[in-house]
Amino acid sequence: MSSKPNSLTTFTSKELVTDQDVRWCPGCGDYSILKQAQTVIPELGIPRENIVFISGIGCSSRFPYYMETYGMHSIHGRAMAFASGIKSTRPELSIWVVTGDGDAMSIGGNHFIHMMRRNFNLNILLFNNQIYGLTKGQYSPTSEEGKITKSTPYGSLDHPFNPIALAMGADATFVARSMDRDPVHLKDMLRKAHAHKGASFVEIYQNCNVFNDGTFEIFTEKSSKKQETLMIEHGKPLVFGATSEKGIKLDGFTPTIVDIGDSVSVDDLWVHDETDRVKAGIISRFFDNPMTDGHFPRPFGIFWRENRKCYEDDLNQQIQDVITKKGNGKLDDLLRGRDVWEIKA
Ligand SMILES: Cc1ncc(C[n+]2csc(CCOP(=O)(O)OP(=O)(O)O)c2C)c(N)n1
Ligand code: SF4
Repeated sequence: MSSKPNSLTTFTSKELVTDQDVRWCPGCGDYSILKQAQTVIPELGIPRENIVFISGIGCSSRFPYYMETYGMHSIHGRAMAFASGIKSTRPELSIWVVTGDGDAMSIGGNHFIHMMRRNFNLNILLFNNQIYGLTKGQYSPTSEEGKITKSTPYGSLDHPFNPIALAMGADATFVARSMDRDPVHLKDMLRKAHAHKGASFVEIYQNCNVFNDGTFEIFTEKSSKKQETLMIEHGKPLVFGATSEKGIKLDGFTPTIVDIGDSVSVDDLWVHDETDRVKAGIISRFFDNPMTDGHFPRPFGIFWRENRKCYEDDLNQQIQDVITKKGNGKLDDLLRGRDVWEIKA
């Protein structure tokens, strides 16, 4: 017997495209991320009426307009707060937070770290272009030292955030990095982020071709990608290089780059374990300047994954327990409060 598909629960990528004009600059990396999200989401089996995209402010934060789902373009740096509120009261919803490096790491920095430690079950996509795009090219908390922009005409003095290390330090339970120009990898990370129960954080390197063009080119161009990136996979040795001729070994807790050959075989290399917190911490620090000699390749993939209880589960359990004990409260009683003062002349 054939059953009629329910248009709400079964939908295609095309049905996720809205009637809005996409207002990103031609060539912006945001287009690719939008496309990958529209491709992956229909596969995940989430009823469309349960999907919510929530953003703050920035170019990337225009995302909810372009997804034919529920969504909210909120206020600068506060997407995490909106997402926390929605997830607390409607835990069945699949929430996707879209944020920029300025939005999440600067004005929203405080909300970001608390989202990580609280571990709501939702997905956070950080579009990192190392610049403020929407406000026309001021430096951001992820811009490199010495960065010349309109707001730092003599070079930025700030030490940049490493978003992966920041998330690790805030006790995130799923930490990954991908890039706009690797659709296969990005789709894989989106699927795995969704599969994780807890706050999944995916940093996505995104090219702002107007105000910070080519900043990640060394990791995304075919000619340099293999030498400069380390594609990390659970259970696989850390191998990189144009012909996979290099690897990473651990001497105690010190990572070293080695040439695979007569004296070192693939079996001698560090095998990635995304459930090893200490090693995830070490690998998150592969964050040096790719233009200096002897630098480490930049890792992409899942750094760290842990199962930990989610905030909304405990919250709703606590509410149920209190109702069982004390019965349903009355709004009027709450507003009037228990304490009454009489003011006498
Ligand atoms: C309270 C407040 N402060 C400042 C701004 C100005 N503002 C809008 S977007 C933005 C930065 C966005 O940069 P980022 O998060 O990196 O996103 P992108 O535009 O690069 O995607 C700033 C400072 C604002 N809209 N609201
Ligand atoms: S300013 Fe940069 S980030 Fe914003 S739409 Fe244009 S290219 Fe994209």
